[in-house]
Amino acid sequence: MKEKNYQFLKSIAASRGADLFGVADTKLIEKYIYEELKNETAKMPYTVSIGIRLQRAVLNTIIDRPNQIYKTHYRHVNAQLDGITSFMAGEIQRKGYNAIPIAASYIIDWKLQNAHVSHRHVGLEAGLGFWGKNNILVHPEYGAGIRLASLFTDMPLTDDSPIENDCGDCAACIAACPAEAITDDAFEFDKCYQMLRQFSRENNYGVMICGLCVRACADARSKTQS
Ligand code: B12
Ligand code: SF4
Ligand code: SF4
Repeated sequence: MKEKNYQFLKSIAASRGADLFGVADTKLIEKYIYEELKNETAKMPYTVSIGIRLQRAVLNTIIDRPNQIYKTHYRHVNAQLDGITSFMAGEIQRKGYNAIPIAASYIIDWKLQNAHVSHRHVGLEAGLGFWGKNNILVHPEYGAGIRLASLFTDMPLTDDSPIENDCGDCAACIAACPAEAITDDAFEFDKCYQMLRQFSRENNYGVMICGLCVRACADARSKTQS
């Protein structure tokens, strides 16, 4: 039954464009859940993680700063992820279970920079990738060129496990970061945040994006696979 439900949700996600799908035990990511959800998520032992791979050709256009095509692609992929988790939630409810879909990119508290749940931590526990030196989730083949969304549910599902890979000797994102926020053993959040603020102001984008470490990582991982 758990495996049948797992395959049911996975095929829905894939048919709507998700490249990646996995399930984490909610207990493992409990500390990253925002307070207002906790009463409901306490009744939902399964957290689904889905991912969409960003377009290689769009990432290729990012040279030394974010640009307009990356901004539109970022928005479209967020909308697509939100469509998939909302649709899955509807299907789950029609089968008599409960679900809470979590938006791909929604900031609750701008000061704390937090969300309803950390998609990176859900993806990590669900086996979608490993934690990169660039502080984001890295898929072994697609690199950091993936965007994520999550969904809590009480529909019984098979759990996945974290994967073993890591960055190894790679340092591509360290060289690519304009803020020098990434080192071999630490990530300086404030340097990254200030850089994104500067990009956002300079270009009047209205969103905090960059993409340089994402592109560098996608390039680096595709080389290790070929
Ligand atoms: C707010 C936000 C930001 C803020 C910063 C927030 C932050 N704390 O890092 C700003 C605007 C600066 C930002 C920047 C970027 N973001 Co952003 N962001 C978010 C958002 C909406 C919420 C993050 C959140 O919940 N923070 C709260 C804390 C608790 O969770 P956390 O940040 O995930 O985890 C931290 C702690 O838990 C701690 N930690 C605790 N335990 C452990 C254990 C280990 C092993 C490690 C290493 C760390 C660690 O370190 C973590 C990193 O700071 C998420 C979407 C989401 N709902 O997850 C996207 C998200 C994290 N962003 C994403 C991306 C891609 C970016 C950018 C590349 C911008 C861009 N799109 O071009 C940069 C990358 C910055 C970087 N290198 O980290 C993606 C990451 C995808 C992936 N493959 O992992 C997400 C998941 C959006 C999505 N839907 O895909 N982001
Ligand atoms: S998002 Fe940009 S500034 Fe932040 S770590 Fe990546 S490359 Fe550096
Ligand atoms: S570019 Fe290399 S070092 Fe950086 S996160 Fe990706 S695999 Fe790790």
